[in-house]
Amino acid sequence: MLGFLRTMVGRSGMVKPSCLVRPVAVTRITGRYLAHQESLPKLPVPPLKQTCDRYLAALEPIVEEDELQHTRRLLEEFQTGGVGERLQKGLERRARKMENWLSDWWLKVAYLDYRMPVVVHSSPGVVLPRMEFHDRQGQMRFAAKMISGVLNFKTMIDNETLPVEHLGGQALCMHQYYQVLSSCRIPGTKSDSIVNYSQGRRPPSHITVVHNFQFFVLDVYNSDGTPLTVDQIYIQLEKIWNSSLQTNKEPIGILTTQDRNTWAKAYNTLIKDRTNKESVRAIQKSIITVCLDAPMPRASEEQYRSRAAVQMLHGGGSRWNSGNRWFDKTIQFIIGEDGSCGVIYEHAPAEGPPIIKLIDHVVEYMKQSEMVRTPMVPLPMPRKLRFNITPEIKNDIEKAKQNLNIMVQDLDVRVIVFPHFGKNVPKSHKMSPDAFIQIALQLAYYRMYKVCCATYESASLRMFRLGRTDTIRSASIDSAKFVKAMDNSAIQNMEKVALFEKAVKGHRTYTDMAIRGQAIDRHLLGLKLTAIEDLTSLPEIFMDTSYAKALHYNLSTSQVPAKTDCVMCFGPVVPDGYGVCYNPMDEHINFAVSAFNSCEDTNASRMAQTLEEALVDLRDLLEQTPKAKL
Ligand code: COA
Ligand code: HC5
Repeated sequence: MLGFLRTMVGRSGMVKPSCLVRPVAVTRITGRYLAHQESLPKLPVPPLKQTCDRYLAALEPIVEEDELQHTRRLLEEFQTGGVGERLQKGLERRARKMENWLSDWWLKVAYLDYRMPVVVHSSPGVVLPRMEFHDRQGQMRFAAKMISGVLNFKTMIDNETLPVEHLGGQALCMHQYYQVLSSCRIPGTKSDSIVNYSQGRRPPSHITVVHNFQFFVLDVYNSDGTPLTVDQIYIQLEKIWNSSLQTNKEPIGILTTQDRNTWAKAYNTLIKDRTNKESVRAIQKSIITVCLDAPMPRASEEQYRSRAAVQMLHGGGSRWNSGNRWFDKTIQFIIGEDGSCGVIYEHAPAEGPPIIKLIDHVVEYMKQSEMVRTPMVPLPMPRKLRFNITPEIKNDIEKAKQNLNIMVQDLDVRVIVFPHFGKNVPKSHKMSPDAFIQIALQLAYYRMYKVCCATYESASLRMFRLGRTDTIRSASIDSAKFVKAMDNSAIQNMEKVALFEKAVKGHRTYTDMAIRGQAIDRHLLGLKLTAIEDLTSLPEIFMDTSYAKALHYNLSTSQVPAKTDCVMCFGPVVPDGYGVCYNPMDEHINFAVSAFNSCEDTNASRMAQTLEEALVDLRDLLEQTPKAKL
């Protein structure tokens, strides 16, 4: 199992020149946004020495002393022997020529070339608060409002009236908003591609709805271009429901859960048939997909969010809702008959924040929208998408079911609502809440394993044109010093507080550096890919044990703040790791922790519990230690 964002091109010669990348549809942004986009700075290439020094510092808490010495020598050679300089120059040339030297490479290396299934290994899920409805009318009324909310948001995208977002006082790139509607991933035998129909001459006016594994095209605009009302959508959804009552249909969508090479082969078989090809195209083109799910196995109130998290991430297995999806679709809204609801999204076109912005808008919109009865012009019956299932396709579906069920068995997700405090407590101690949480995670990991591990936190690069992410390395020299001191009874609390404050400050400094394009990971990747494109031999620093360890993220984490009280989740990126996603609210924090059952050393519930204790202990440490008198 390969880890996401593990340099992805481990061995030399595996990355093809970027001219072979099938480009994502060029966005036709006009007017206001164009001026905004052009005003954004270009992603810089950090100085070589700065990255080498910071890389060495980042290795210190996670590698052995002899490995560190070896890497120190390799880095010196790299910098003084001319290789580093040459690659740096090459990268700087690329940066001058391109809008963003990283984004094409990143899309390809992190997503399109990655061969693991998108399910669990790449696509994040979002669990929304459980809804009150307990029957199909409630489910459909809710779905109708949700769809109407998405269309309302789409109007803002189309009219370019979405307010420009900011981070750290800087305006952010809005490009990703143009990538998420009417788009879809397509499997390929070596590399996937993305299609985006939103910028075409005749952008799609339909969504796809799937119920009992059967897909429908639902036109959501009237002939005069106005969106259907909630009431109209509701009636159309009822028609869909009534014509998909059979529960014995082939779960064609389950094919999208396979590893990408297997799915690419099955895809070619599937679309040999013209009807199938047209049906697949209709899904790919649709604005979004809405999954009307069958009820999932009952769960206690305490377990509900963890169960809903897996429903969003993989659908629960072939017996449940996994066939009620098209996982290549960029955005799928999921609404269960039992009140469960959420989203899964295919990660290649965009990061979490634009998706969350869309969700926050939809949730807000739904609070206002009423089911006003509109005079009814009869609408045509939504079109059912037909699939001709040959024995070969049937066989592919059976294999997909088996593999998916293994993945489902293997994924362990634990959601906790940490009730004791949220951003308020760190803020009252003049600390960055994100840094506080990250250091708590370092403490939790250390308490469980007595070592520090390579830790990934996503940092947004959207201050730059077409920016995606870089890595905040949360395991630092200072965090290691602190976690080792925290449970040492020979150390005074005052000293512990000082070490804690230093670690938190250090984390915030790394964050500022990362969002300003001065972190180390994407720069190292850029140097490596430059070497590969130049067809020169791969520098030794990229074949070093330290480098492999630095990219083996036992903790893969991400903060995605939302106004809505939701939980975001994703799988671990290494077989023996954890995925930790959190949404810090003012007075509580929602966490989702994932791990693989097949790994004896990891346990999502234990990690969640240890994290909870670490957070409480850190607060107590601050509150029980009198401030040193100056
Ligand atoms: N004292 C008091 N308050 C402080 C503080 C301090 N020392 N430091 C920060 N705060 C406040 C901030 O002003 C902010 O206030 P707000 O709640 O009013 O907005 C709040 O605490 C949160 O700040 P912080 O916890 O430091 O985090 P952040 O919001 O700056 O986020 C990242 C940090 C890394 C998450 C952010 O920079 C980022 O990159 N986000 C995108 C991540 C992403 O893309 N994830 C998904 C990938 S798909
Ligand atoms: C809805 C929340 C989605 C969060 C997804 C996320 O953080 O993705 C990371 C993207 C990146 O480039 O850092 C990858 N990660 C899940 C492996 C952390």
